[in-house]
Formats: sequence, structure tokens, C-alpha cells
Amino acid sequence: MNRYEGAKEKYAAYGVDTEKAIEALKNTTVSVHCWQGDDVVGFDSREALSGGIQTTGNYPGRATTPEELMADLDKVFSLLPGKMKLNLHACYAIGAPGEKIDRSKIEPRHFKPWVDFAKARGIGIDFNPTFFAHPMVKDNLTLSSPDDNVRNYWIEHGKACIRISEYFANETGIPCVMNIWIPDGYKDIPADRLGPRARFKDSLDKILAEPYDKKKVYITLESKVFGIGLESYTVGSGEFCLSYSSYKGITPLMDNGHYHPTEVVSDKISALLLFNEKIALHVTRPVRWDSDHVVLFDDETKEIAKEIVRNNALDRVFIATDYFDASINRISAWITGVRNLQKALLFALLQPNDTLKKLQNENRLTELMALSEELKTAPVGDVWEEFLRRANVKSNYIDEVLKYEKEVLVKR
Ligand code: RNT
Ligand code: ZN
Repeated sequence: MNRYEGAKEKYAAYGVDTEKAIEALKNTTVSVHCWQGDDVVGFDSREALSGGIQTTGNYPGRATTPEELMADLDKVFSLLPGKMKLNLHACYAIGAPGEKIDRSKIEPRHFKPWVDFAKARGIGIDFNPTFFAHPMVKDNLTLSSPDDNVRNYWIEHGKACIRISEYFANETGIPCVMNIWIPDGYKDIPADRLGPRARFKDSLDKILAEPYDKKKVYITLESKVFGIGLESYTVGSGEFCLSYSSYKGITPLMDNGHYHPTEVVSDKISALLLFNEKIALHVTRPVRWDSDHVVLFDDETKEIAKEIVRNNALDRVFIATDYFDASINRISAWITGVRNLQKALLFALLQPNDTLKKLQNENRLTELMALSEELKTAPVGDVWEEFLRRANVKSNYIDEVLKYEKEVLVKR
């Protein structure tokens, strides 16, 4: 008997159908962030990263042109099983030769090469306005700035991004998730906490006044606790973003690096699912702070996956990755993180969730603990291997990545 058949039997004894799990995973889309490939630099202003986020490391091979980033993405996609979407930031706009791109005036044409890329691969595109690393970010403020010139500039950027998101949806035939995150905040104790939030609210209202088809574009709003250099006050806090999302009927986005270190997103998912048709996630790995380390197959990633799966919410949660490590091979970082997220989803799909819930409801907590622990060493790896095999993707990706490093990356 091969290993998968053995695992199938083993899981069947728990009342779990591995075939169903594989099928569900195959149909689950992960939105893969493009910014792991170039340390969140992009192609328009090419300014150093700012906005309280940071990449560290200078491993060779950073993609510096659209062609390089696309080639790297192809390498990544070729080594990933399952359904993907491409998650782009506005700073990845591609201008005509010599063109200086103005973020407040970006147009669909600046993203035509990305649409061609996505269409040729049969995938959808998600989008993010880029409210950071740009000369029009003044005093660390964008949509909450007291300077109307600054604020209006970024409002125009937001509106332009809605139009581009709809263009993506129209061209690919797949809805586009457009996520708004601003870095705005203060390093030290502010004198006015309400003013910036009131201006942010007003700016968002103005951006959302741009007409768009709600079946094609889902607008999400990402909260944060603090950024580097902006430790004392964050305009787009958890309460602000959650309240704003429900006030306007847009979708809240939780990034699991954006909470106090003992808070966990896995515990927040159920609460948001009760009050939102859809929710969105940035899956990352915060190490002591919002460090955006590569996602691992760790407890919190598994717990997040469990909350999505056992609440039957795979079709209600927009799942995206968000991390950037420049200290190791970027292609490997990309693949490792996305695969771990998928593996966590598989782990969750292989839990006998009804049995576990029943044990909880009958207050058989001793058995619940024993069974949950036993399941941790059940043969999820063998089912994962089968999933890869059916997707025609090798389980070993590092050889291929190192070959690509030698042949392509180090020559850049
Ligand atoms: C920053 C947010 C945001 C960014 C990307 C690049 O703290 O997590 O999502 O990481 O937009
Ligand atoms: Zn994020």
C-alpha cells in the first residue's frame, strides 16, 4: 500500500475524508503578494521603503525590472500547487520608456503588462493602492494629512486604484480585492488623535464615492497597531478600521502582524464572520513585532486555517500572503510561505471538526485535548505529498530554486 492510501485509511478512522480535503484545497485561492520579489520597491518612484515597514537583508537577485519580477513569479508559480491570484501594489505600475508615473493619475494602461501576464496564466489580480515610499507622503501622513494638497493627492490615488481594480476584474473575469492600508501615524504622543482619524474617514468617504461594481471589486481596509518610527499613534487602528468597514459595508482585513503580541487573529476570525459577509486576511509571521517573516507551518498559521475551515468560510475569506524577507533566497521565501499556508489549510481540512466540536459541547475536554494532540502527528505530510503529486508539482523545490539562483539570480 502506498503512503497516501495508508494516510487515507488512517484519517478515515477519524471520520475524515482525505479526498474531500484535497478537493477543497485545490479549489482554495491564495493571493500571492508580488512584493516578496523585490523588497517592496516597485517600479514607479523607486524610493527606499518607508511607512513604518522594513525589509532587512541584501541577498543577491532582487528583481529590479518588470521582466525580472514576472520571471521570478513564474518560477514561484511553477513550484506551487493549487489556485493562485497575483496580488499587485500600485507602485508596480509600468510606464512607457522614460515616462514619469504620477501616482494620483495612474491608469489601467500602466498595468496592461500585468493583465497580459495574468490572462496568459489564467489567474486573477488583486490590488493595493501604495500610500508609502513616495515624495507626497509628508510627515508620515497621507489620507489623514492636515495638508489638503497631500490629502487630495492620495484621494485621487485611491480613486484611480478603484478604476484599475475594476479593469483587472473586467479583463480577467475574476473579481479583484482592493486593499487599503495607510502608514499614517506619529512617533510620539500626539496632541490630537481625533483630527487625523476624522480626516482619514473623510478621505475614505471620498475615495469610495468613486463608482464601482461591488460584484467585481471588493474593497478591504487593513488596520495596524504601530509601525517603526510611528510607535505612539496609528490613525488606521483596529477600532477605526473595523468600525469604518461596517459603516460603509466594505470588508475588514486583518494582518496577523498588526496586533499586540499576545493577541491572535485566529481568535478574531469567528467574531468578524458573524458580522461580515466576507473578511480578508494578510497571512504573515510577526516575530516580536510586525516583522513580516516568511510564513511557517506553525501553531498560529494552523489555528488561523482551522478557524476558516471549521467555520465553513473558505468562500468567505480572502486569503493573501504578506511577508518580505531579503535575507534569504527570495524565491524560496515566497514558495515556503505560500506552501506553508496551504499546508496549514490542509491540516485544518483533515481535522474531524464535527467530532471535536461535539467533544467541546459535551464538555469532554480531556478527550478533546487528547484527540487534538493525537491529530498533530497524523500523516498530513502524506496527504500533502499526494496533493503535490496531483498538481504535478515536485515536493522538493529547493534544488530547482538553487539552480535558478545560479543561472539567473546571481547574474543580475
Ligand atoms: C503594512 C501592511 C501592508 C503592507 C503591504 C506592502 O504593515 O501589512 O499590507 O505589508 O501593503
Ligand atoms: Zn499587510
